[in-house]
Amino acid sequence: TNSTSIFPKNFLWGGAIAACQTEGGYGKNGRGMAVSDISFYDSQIDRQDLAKHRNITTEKIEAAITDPDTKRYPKRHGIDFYHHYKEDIALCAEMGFKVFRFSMAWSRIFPTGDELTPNQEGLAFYDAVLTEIEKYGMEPLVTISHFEMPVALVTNYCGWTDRKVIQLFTRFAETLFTHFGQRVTYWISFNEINAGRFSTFKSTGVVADKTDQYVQDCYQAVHHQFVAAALITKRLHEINPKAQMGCMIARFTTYPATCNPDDVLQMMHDDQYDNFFYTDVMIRGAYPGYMNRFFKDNDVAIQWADGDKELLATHTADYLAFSYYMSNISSANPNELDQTDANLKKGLKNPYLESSAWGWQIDPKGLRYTLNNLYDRYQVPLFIVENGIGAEDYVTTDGKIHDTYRIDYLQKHIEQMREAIVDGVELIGYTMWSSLDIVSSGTSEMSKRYGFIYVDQDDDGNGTLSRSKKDSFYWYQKVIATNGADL
Ligand code: P53
Repeated sequence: TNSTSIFPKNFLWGGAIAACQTEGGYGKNGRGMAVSDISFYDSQIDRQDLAKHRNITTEKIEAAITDPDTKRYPKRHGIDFYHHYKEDIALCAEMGFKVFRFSMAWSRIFPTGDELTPNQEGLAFYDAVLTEIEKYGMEPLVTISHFEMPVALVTNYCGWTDRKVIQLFTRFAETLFTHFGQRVTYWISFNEINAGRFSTFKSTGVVADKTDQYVQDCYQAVHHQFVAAALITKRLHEINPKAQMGCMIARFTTYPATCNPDDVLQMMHDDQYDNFFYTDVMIRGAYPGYMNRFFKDNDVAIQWADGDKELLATHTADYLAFSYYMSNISSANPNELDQTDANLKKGLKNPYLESSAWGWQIDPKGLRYTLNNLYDRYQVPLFIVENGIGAEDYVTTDGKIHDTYRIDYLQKHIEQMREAIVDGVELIGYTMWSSLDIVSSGTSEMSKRYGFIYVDQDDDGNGTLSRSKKDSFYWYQKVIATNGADL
């Protein structure tokens, strides 16, 4: 608790959400079905076993498409932000948010992705959302693609594997720029573009059982996303020269299990394949050499079209956005070490760190390391667009939610941001995940809560949907009011 702030005067404090985890309004006013509407909630699956949650097959997709149930697929109802957005944005403004991160659902604007003209009712909804944000003087931060592509693109094109999807996505993004471009400065092209390697379906629409060259398809899909990101960055700058396009990764910070050089090399590979590949392309503007070697070793041959190289080189991202929740361990001999239940793959246990109830290893100092590491490599402004802790919250007899563990988590991470700024890192903002309790991306649970604001709804979709302020609400209000001086 310092008395003077070292955060820049115009530092963007705020919070983040995504359309598919909040809006609901399934099938309302012309919205089409999205990949997120396929993710189901299953209380029988161990909440830490993310591999099972992510296991989407053609059979499951076909069954879900014809299943009218909205309870079984919680992202179809979200937290009904579609009807509560005024109240929700007002609560965020009350905390003093300078920035509000949300996404615009592709399926609300182009229900199947293939239409030539946008759904006006979809545009009207986001006009209304932006009006609320502006009313409180907040800056909108818009994610264009956050795990919510129209499911018709999966059935008709095998998702991003097909180059044609670049054109469809560009049409969607251009529609957003023409319609909202003068009202939005900060954009993110793809949420966690590196998630495709693990959460392929929700990120790129590639379904494992539909192809006999899965790895090839995954990387081809990501290549198409890179090209699409470059194309829309070009268009954004033409339409609004003041606007900024960010690229985004989930930063899977990782440490060598020991000082054995084999472990250090494993860490290098994990950093390269899971993280730097994406930012090297999107910030430096070219495929790095280590990927050429990886592709050779794994029989991957990316199909390049004329002009791709130039596009990637010319229209790089303006800033680097990333999510940070935990750190991981890299080992050349993973079977010899203790396992922990981590988000994406069974991870290795770090004896120095505590874990969340979902097995995510909490590492505030890792955030300082990450900020320095990314800034050293790229020298572009950084934006932390997700950071937070999923926990079960309970309303106590006094009617309140005493989420001291959340305050503790955030306080320690913000402290390390402060250290990184003193280290010389250019950090422009911080949007905590997630302003309100929302449906979990990974497990579709409601009880994995992240918010400053409690939403009365359970895993089966029952509840009044009423919103209430947790203790962390008042704490964050004070953090913003003192520009991070009083933590
Ligand atoms: P949930 C992997 C690792 C860390 C965060 O996740 C990730 C992923 C990819 O699934 O995703 C982000 O809700 C994502 C959000 C998500 C948040 O992390 O599974 O951008 O949509 O809600 C937290 O606990």
